[in-house]
Amino acid sequence: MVESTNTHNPAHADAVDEAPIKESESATNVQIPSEPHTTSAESNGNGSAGAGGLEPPTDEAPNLKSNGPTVTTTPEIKIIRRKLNGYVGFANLPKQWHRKSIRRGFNLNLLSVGESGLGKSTLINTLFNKELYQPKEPRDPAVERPTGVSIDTISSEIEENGVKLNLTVIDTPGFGDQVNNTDSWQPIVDEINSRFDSYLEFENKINRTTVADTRIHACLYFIEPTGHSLKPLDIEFLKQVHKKVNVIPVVAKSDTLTEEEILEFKQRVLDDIKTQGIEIFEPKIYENDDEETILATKEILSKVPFAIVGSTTEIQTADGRTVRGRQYPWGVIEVDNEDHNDFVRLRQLLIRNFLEELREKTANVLYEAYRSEKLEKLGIPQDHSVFREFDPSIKQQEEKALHEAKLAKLEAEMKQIFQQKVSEKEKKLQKSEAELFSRHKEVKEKLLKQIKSLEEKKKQLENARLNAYEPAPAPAPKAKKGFLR
Ligand SMILES: Nc1nc2c(ncn2[C@@H]2O[C@H](COP(=O)(O)OP(=O)(O)O)[C@@H](O)[C@H]2O)c(=O)[nH]1
Ligand SMILES: [Mg+2]
Repeated sequence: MVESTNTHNPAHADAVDEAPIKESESATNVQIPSEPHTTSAESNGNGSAGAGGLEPPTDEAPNLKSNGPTVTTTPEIKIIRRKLNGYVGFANLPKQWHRKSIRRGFNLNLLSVGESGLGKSTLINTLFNKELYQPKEPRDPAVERPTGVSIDTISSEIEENGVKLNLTVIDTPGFGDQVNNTDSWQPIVDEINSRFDSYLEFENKINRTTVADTRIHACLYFIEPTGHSLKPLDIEFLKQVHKKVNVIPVVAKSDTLTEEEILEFKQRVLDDIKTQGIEIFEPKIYENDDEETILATKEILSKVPFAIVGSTTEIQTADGRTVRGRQYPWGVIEVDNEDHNDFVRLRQLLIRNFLEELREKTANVLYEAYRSEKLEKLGIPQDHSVFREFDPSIKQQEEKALHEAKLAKLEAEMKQIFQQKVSEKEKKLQKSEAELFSRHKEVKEKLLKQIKSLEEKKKQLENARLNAYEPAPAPAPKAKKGFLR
């Protein structure tokens, strides 16, 4: 039953953490004489070397001597030091939590409510695979039936693969058994409140280290498989407790309904729950859940209210398997078969996947609401914002909204900066365009001037050339000197 793997198997996460530290403590001071026959231990880097290192050197000395003259070499001193190599980060924290939880064990206080004969005791026995409730003796008709609801508490420690679960089942025999069940819920509500009260009292004590959590973490509510819908008693009870406890509704003895009847009945129950504003426990899907977990959670959610069959009787199936189930002339209903009923999903929700969430919601939401209300009634004001953040889904939503607002702000800022930069660049471009334009004009004018002057020069040159080829005009006849011609 109890496996010893937790502390001694090096493959186990815990052992991997602890082993090197132990060895380093002992090995730093111990000197081991190396001998030919110890080489195998030295070469072996794990457990055996460590074991060798724990042997004190004084024990070895007489052995060496007794070997006589053959052992003459001076023993080489070898010191084994083990260090924590590499990155020491916080990724190991979940393992610490895991180890601590295993050591401490888990604790679940389960309230079981429903009319007599719906199979409550049988289901509890089936859930925890233990005969917590003995089969009922047939009632002596001469003995008067007890009146009213009583509260029966059974505690048991269940161990599976070295993990302890301290289970307390609070049974409520007599619920709904009277002709007038108007106040059937009252003793149960009183029980829930008194457990909250005693926790509150514990919390207010000076020494709070030994606070036992007696608060009810979940309430299995058994619905009679009528095939119709919720009865007034169901609605009244659920309304009275849904703000105080995690309600998990189950359709009792679902083997008495056909598959279609179950589906229709479930839908009607869910509709009733919704229209009556009753809160039931619904496992949440978180952003960092892996795909497998999300799929499992969705599967669990799709089965609410769980149509269950309870039985601890082992029977032989037609194909030779031994299963827990109920035998009928037409065949066997297997308890642990998902195709036959939702027992597996219920157990998954209650123990395997959401036990911690049930406890957390009880402590941080349901108990806090009760506590605030109580203290407010006593005239002590409460700061509700302190507790609001405890609801992981609300916190997640708030964080998401905050993150989105931050992103939007960042985006707006970036847009503004971008627009500013664009307009700056545009101005610069316009300026350089104007500059370029004026320079272009200048250069053009300069060039035009040059062209003009060049053309003038050309004209002059051409004129000059023409003049050069023309015969020189005959020299003017020399004017005769004198006045008369
Ligand atoms: N058909 C059927 N009978 C059941 C189932 N679970 C329990 N019973 C039977 O119902 C009767 C009452 O069961 P019990 O667990 O004592 O009911 P409780 O009064 O609610 O605790 C017993 O005869 C059980 O064998 C079930 O899932 N299907
Ligand atoms: Mg019972």
